[in-house]
Amino acid sequence: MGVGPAGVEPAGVPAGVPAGIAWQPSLLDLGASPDVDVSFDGLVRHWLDATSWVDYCPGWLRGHDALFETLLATGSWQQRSRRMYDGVVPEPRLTAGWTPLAADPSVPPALPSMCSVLSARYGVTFDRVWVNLYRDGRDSVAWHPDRNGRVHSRPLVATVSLGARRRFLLRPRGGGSVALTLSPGAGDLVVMGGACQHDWEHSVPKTAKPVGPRMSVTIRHSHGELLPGKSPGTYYGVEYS
Ligand SMILES: O=C(O)CCC(=O)C(=O)O
Repeated sequence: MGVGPAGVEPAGVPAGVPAGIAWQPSLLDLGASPDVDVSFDGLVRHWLDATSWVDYCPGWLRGHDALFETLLATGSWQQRSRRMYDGVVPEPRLTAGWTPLAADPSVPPALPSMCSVLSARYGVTFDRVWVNLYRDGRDSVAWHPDRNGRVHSRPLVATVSLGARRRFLLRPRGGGSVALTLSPGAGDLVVMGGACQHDWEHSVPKTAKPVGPRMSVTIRHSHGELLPGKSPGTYYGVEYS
């Protein structure tokens, strides 16, 4: 699919699977195949203000290590570039996309399965999956809202974290104090909703601490309520309606 996360230019340098990645599966998760918790047991909703919220469900995906390994081995990992104030710079992480269609045998079954369970709970059709690979603490993503907020009025963005825990922060759009800090990893689910992509921004900062690799499986939807004045069409390389 020709789609990408917020602020990312589609052109990129193919990087392939990174060599020498310091990946250590968790002993607890060893051998389990990927399986989502359809009960969403333990989910907590954090309200950032009257209209924006973040759901956090720890341990939502069992067998997350197996999915990490499958995605690492089969992803078309690319280092993409991002437009900044002073030009276009390579993103400090790798990214790979998947079409989450159950009928495609090359797609790990956990991806369409996560999409359908999330769609049933949240009432939208999650149909786009991009996976970010943070190789170590030097990889990060800067403060940003997601681009679907420029098209949809209330976009939902779900993220399933695999591997090491990294800090995931939210602050008011444009700056201000951090209002919510999560440390997702090991199969945890984070869903941003309401006006989150309009009024708030998020980041995964770099860390000097020794950390293993982390993946964020980001799950978005192409159909939803459009912002006033927007018509169905292609925006930022994605077909929205
Ligand atoms: O890695 C994460 O949890 C956040 C990813 C993200 O914000 C993005 O790709 O736009």
